[in-house]
Amino acid sequence: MISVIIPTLNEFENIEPLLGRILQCQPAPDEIVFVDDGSTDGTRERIRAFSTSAPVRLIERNSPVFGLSGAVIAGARAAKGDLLVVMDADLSHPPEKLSELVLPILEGTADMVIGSRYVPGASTPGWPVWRKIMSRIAAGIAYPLTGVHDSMCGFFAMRKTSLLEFTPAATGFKIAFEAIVQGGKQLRVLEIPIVFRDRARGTSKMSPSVALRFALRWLAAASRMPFRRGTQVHPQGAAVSKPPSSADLEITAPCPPVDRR
Ligand SMILES: Nc1nc2c(ncn2[C@@H]2O[C@H](COP(=O)(O)OP(=O)(O)OP(=O)(O)O)[C@@H](O)[C@H]2O)c(=O)[nH]1
Ligand SMILES: [Mg+2]
Repeated sequence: MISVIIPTLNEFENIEPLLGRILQCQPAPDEIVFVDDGSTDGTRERIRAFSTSAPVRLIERNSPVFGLSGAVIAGARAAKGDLLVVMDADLSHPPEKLSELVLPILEGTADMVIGSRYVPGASTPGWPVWRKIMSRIAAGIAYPLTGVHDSMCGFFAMRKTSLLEFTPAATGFKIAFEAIVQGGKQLRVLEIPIVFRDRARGTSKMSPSVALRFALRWLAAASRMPFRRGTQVHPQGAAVSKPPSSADLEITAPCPPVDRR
């Protein structure tokens, strides 16, 4: 059973177009769990309006703790599905990639699949140069600790048990990064390329304090046992964080090294 978890904070205008696209996915998820942390723009009412016509649930956190990560963990705990897809509400993440995210986990070839902005075939159209630079810097400093090109991304699939196991202390914005660092070599991470669209509606919740918090989490992670994964790239652009098995090689070889320039 697949549950999609979507944290929301004042995303009123995005709920309807987002649900419209998710519900068209094949296979459609079994449930869509929104976790709202006190939106004041009618987001909750908008979500509730869909709960009779779609498999939509709303978790309302009125005294939210641990920010965006806390919201995702609350959604994971409440989810009925054993397989979770986490995504933002602002349509930056293409819901159409849902099946590509879950398939490797269902097939047992990966434990976590990331919708990545930084593997061949991915792009971030419309981003201003400063944003590209900032995002690349964040992803770049995370790479030595994760071996993953886009551990900052908020679009990923993993088993509920893994997510809850590897994010007990997660706070702040970057739960995928936390899970990858905690999961270490136990977690086989696969990156598939996505086209990441800038949000068209609503306002960003990214702020300097969010960036500062990430810097502190990075320092905490770096001070623990850092590790580096050997990352290989599938010809079609996906990257997997550990060398593929011989069975995988049938579809992935030859594996050119990742160009990190
Ligand atoms: N529940 C909850 N959701 C949050 C919180 N902060 C952000 N969100 C949601 O998390 C997702 C990511 O937030 P964004 O504001 O899009 O952050 P971003 O993608 O880094 O920044 P932009 O690209 O500028 O949009 C969105 O769905 C937000 O509504 C929070 O504290 N609690
Ligand atoms: Mg966003």
